[in-house]
Amino acid sequence: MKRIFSGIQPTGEVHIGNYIGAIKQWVELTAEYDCIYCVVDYHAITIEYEISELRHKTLDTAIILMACGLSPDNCKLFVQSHVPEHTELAWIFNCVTPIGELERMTQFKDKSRQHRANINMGLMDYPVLQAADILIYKAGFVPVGEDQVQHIELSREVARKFNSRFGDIFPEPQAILSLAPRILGIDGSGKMSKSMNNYIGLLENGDIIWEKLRTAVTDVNRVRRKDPGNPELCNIYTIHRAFSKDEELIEIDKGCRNASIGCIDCKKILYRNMMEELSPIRERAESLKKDTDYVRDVLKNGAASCREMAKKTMDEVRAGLGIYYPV
Ligand code: AQP
Repeated sequence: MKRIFSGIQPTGEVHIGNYIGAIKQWVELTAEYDCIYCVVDYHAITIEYEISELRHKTLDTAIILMACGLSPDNCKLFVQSHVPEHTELAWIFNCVTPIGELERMTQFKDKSRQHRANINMGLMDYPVLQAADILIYKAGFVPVGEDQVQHIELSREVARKFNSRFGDIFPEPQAILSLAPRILGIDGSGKMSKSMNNYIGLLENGDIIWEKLRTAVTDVNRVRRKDPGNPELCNIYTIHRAFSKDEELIEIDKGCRNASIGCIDCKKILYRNMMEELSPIRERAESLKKDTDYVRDVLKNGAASCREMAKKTMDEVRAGLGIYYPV
């Protein structure tokens, strides 16, 4: 079975961009692939964070993943720092990764602008740790949102550089994109992001979700109700693609283009479909929150089994590097 790896940072409230761009397909892909998913807490410390909250956010993020449908029956789920071989391999990968490649990463440039007071090595090294996360399990496929594609390309390059110098150990992983790989924030400007106040949280209550949807930016060229709109330019339509059925999408597309439906009508349909999908997720999350011992057990067992795999890869890596090892 082909192997998949992907991760999510416990940096804040999981939002519908994370869900549509990544998590929803993570669950679907478990039917066909050997899947490993991870809450990447060491990535989360590359920006300023509240020390007292990291632990809870890590557990909450795992709870959301499980509420969305991941379980020990269909994947391995664990916390990145519980498998220390990830950071060990990242160090080795540092030694084959050109600094120039890291400096040109879009996420590094964006985050450096957002966190001017703390542009640390970890922020620049983020994609190298990500390459280690993926390659330590020799995963061939990585389901991510569009913002991460550049990092997956870098993982391929790291694998190539390592293999050409130290032996053919790693595959070159490929990104898998969902149908809606880039969801904009409700203000319509940048990417919907946990660290920006522009998101719709997956577990937010219905009234808040509606209020955010109601005021969310649509096709900016559609100023008056009677103006025809262009669904291709509308973030709300992109979100519809993930929540609404094909027949309904065709109707909305047509109605928007000939102005027979307005943006508020369109948002009402989206709201109904979203709540239909998100309500059971919210209920499962509530019940998992009451049984955190179970969630902790899942993460512990996931880490134990991933660690065995990671150790095997590290044995190959050390042999390839010519590292002295007492026998
Ligand atoms: N707006 C988005 N549209 C589509 N996919 C998205 N993803 C994130 N935002 C969008 C995808 O979600 C997965 C997990 O993301 P992450 O937590 O690892 O980090 P991120 O990409 O940096 O997400 P955020 O929400 O923007 O977090 P912060 O604000 O902490 O930086 C990834 O596959 C990502 O592509």
